[in-house]
Amino acid sequence: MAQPDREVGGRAQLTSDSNPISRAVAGGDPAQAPSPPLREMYRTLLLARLFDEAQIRFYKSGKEKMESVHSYIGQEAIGVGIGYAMAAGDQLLPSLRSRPAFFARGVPLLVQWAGVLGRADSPGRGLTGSRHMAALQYGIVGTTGILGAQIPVATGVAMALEARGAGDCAVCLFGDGAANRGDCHEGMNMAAIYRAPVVFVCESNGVAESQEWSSYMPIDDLSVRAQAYGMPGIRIDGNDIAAVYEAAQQALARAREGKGPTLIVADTCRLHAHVEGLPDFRTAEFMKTWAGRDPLPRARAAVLEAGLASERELDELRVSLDLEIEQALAAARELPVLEAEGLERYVFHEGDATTTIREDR
Ligand SMILES: Cc1ncc(C[n+]2csc(CCOP(=O)(O)OP(=O)(O)O)c2C)c(N)n1
Ligand SMILES: [Mg+2]
Repeated sequence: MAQPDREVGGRAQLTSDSNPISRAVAGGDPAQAPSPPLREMYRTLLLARLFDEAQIRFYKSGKEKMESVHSYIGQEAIGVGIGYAMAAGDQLLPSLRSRPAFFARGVPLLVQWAGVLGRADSPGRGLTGSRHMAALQYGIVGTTGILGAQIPVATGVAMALEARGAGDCAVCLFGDGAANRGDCHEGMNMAAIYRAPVVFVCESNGVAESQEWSSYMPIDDLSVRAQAYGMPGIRIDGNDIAAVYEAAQQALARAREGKGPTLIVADTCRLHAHVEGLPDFRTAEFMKTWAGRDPLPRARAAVLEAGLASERELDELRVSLDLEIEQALAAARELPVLEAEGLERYVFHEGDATTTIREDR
């Protein structure tokens, strides 16, 4: 297949006003919006980064069999910023790697580790690792192994929330690869038709497994697709946590006002390979450029500049979070694994399903 002549990940640059549609986001008066809780968001961003690093270390140690690690390192500002912008009753449909949003929604470290290690007590009941974990009590509906399948589900969840009438919204995170599946088209089209209260957030990192942007994306700016669905599309710097938070706040306000869905395309870079341990085709120069845009030091600089903490406090925070992570790992390892005889428990109907089917006839 002929490929357009583009450098790896060579997308148009990251200004939110480079796209005319990006200025068309309606709803929510930015002047009224609460300012981003920078200090708290930084803490969660750091926690998420240290957790992913600890997960990789543990995976490489070989101490336990566990699912392979699909890290979100470099993209955390998206999951965390979105998670903080959401209200308590809102429901999240995450992507396969957006665990940082789980932290932002209040999922405790022990639960995250139990999920990663497939413990029977975890929200995935030991039948899935953290990649496809739901956590219903934290407003996280979950995702599946089918890339992008959460997009139409998010539309359905939003319609159900609207029917309940409490003003809650759905938020869906998905990758730029997933954006090219039919599910995405169906989910967005239907959401726009029904003005469903849903915010679609694309974690646009320019890669899908080992393929680069130009091999699956014939346009530079994915947010323009929103126009075809009849919803606002905005493109933001996904490594700027305040920008993510503010865009999500505005889109959620719009959805709550009954004005329907918004597509947010958040430019970012996954700084690790698709799966830990796999080779990565991106050049060292490309990775260096993006490492310079890492959301973590940027958020730290913003916290310091706003006088919300001192260098020393932030250094101490790192040490204490690392300790919390290690303690939670030790506690999670003590939890029981799913026994083989429990494997079919959530697959087959409990009770005499055959009789029920016969009776239904
Ligand atoms: C329908 C389907 N096709 C292929 C896969 C295998 N797969 C898992 S992740 C992935 C790439 C995802 O790319 P993207 O949506 O951009 O997310 P990213 O990994 O970049 O975060 C692929 C192809 C899958 N899980 N489901
Ligand atoms: Mg991608």
